[in-house]
Amino acid sequence: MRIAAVELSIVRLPLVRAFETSFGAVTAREFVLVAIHDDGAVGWGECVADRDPFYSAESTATAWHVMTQYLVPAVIGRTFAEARDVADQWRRVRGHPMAKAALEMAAWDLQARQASRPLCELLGARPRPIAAGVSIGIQPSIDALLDRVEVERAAGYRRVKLKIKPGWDVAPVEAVRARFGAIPLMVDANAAYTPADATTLAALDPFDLMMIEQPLSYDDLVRHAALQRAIRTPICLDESITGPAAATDALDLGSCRILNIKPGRMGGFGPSLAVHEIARARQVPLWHGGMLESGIGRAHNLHLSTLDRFVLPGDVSASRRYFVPDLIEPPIDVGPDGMIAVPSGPGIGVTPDPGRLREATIQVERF
Ligand code: OSB
Ligand code: MG
Repeated sequence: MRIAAVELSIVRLPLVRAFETSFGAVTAREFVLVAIHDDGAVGWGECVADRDPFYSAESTATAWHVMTQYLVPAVIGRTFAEARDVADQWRRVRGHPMAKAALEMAAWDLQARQASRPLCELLGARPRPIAAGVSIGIQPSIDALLDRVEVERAAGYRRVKLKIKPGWDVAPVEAVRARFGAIPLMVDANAAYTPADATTLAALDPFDLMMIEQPLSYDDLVRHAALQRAIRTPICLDESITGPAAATDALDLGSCRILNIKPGRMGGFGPSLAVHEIARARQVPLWHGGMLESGIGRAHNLHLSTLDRFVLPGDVSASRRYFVPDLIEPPIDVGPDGMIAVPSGPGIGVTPDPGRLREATIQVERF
């Protein structure tokens, strides 16, 4: 594979409805889309960094800066035997995993397309239906929340994740349990709590949640370990798991019992496969997270989710949950059984609709 030409676009897609987490509400997704060209084939990648540096330190602007000034210049015109080798050229660039991942994952898509194979096979797996979970943002009221859960369960989603923050935690969980009974239910705090909130977090224990995701600070494995000793609900870490070293440390320390993989957060498929191996060796349950991706990033996520340690439903949902229309045609759908089919065909199996992409593009740079 030769990285003959690269096109970077900043794309903006309105969300179907506002999505509110402990760090605020978003009404549109803005991201860098990558296209790597070689000999008529195109590999696609989507950068999961958001407009604001709230979930992580990266933003659309930092990703654009690092990609245009450092990452693309280091690989343009070069030939690689394997997509996983591309990242070797970026060892001098510290951090910026989301920017690196978008390019690395586009290279994986390109390699798979050139081999005429679905991406999941290159990653070491086979196509299989993926269990879809839904992530429900903070709602204006308990009634609004119960209506949303009803709608999403009717759409097929089997596992429900509620976003929580101080003041919106025990009451919504209690209300959902009271109304829907023993459904697979979990919560995600996006680092909104401190060790002083241990009593509130322990008050979630009676509700038999599958897990509580990232209750404490993004960079604090030690205090997560203390909290895990103090509560019964399994902790799952998202923000804190930045790669294989963090995954190993978190499991050694007892900071969590479940891991979430988002390839963007780790710097691409290479480190994600390494964390998957750690989870296998240590028998730790794994699930695939989501970052409100368009159909391009969503397709990458589905392919990675086919690996066998992804044993819990992921935040992999239908296109229409977030975007109508999505950037891709046809969109990704959830069946009435709550499963999503991995797009078939070479590579990730989907491409952006040219007209939609043109309409949604704010800025372009070609190398
Ligand atoms: O923490 O999992 C998260 C969305 C944006 C940023 C962080 C997170 C989320 C979600 C939505 O929970 C997951 C999805 O894409 O469905
Ligand atoms: Mg999360």
